[in-house]
Amino acid sequence: MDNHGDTDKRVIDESLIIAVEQDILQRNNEEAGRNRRYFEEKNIFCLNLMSSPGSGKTTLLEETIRRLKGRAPVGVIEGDQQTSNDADRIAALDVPVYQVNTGQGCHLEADMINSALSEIKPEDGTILFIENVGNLVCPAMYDLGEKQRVVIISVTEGDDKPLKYPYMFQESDICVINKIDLVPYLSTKMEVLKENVLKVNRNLRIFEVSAAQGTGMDEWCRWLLESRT
Ligand SMILES: Nc1nc2c(ncn2[C@@H]2O[C@H](COP(=O)(O)OP(=O)(O)O)[C@@H](O)[C@H]2O)c(=O)[nH]1
Ligand SMILES: [Mg+2]
Repeated sequence: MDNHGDTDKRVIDESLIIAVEQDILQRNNEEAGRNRRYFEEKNIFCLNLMSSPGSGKTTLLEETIRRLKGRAPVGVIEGDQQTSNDADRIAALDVPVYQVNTGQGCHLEADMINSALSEIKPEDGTILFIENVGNLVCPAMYDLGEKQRVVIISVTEGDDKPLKYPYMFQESDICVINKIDLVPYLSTKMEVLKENVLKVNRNLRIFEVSAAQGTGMDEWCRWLLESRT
């Protein structure tokens, strides 16, 4: 049976898809550039927090904000497909926050940050956290104009995840390993997890924390305050 026609059609479709993807990413990069210039002008230290759902991004933010209160202005942009649950948790701590709902979208894009900025109007010198949509894949492809990319992995996810989802770890500057209080109850080995993180990206700076219990949080906050200038 001759199915060359089908094969050719598939090739054309794939090249079209690649062209559209490149166009989307290029437009996103232009918007990210605008955000980056805005952050530089206002001396805003912007961090993009990325992880699987449930690794503890919002808990880490809550505990970070409690420790930074009175020491630096803080702002938060929350990304989720639905609900304002996380923004409500952050608003309870009395810091400027804006929730972006992406609907079916699996990541935040730079123009969403642009709109959020005009809502929260962060003051000069703010440490601005972006909590990306919970997803260990797509957010890594979209520059938001941030200064630092932070991947959070909790020990409950297993020590092999950096090897399975390397792109996120390759694209990040910082890796926060969370929920270390649970290690005694799991088969996850901290040494193996850290080894795998560094195997994928040996330049990653690692923080080991339990956001829930406060372990390692002082070191993380010290780094934030030192890095913001
Ligand atoms: N044991 C433990 N649980 C945690 C820790 N951090 C977060 N959690 C729990 O993990 C769940 C998901 O946390 P959340 O902050 O909503 O994760 P997010 O989806 O990444 O924002 C919640 O039940 C938290 O209480 C931690 O350090 N240790
Ligand atoms: Mg969250």
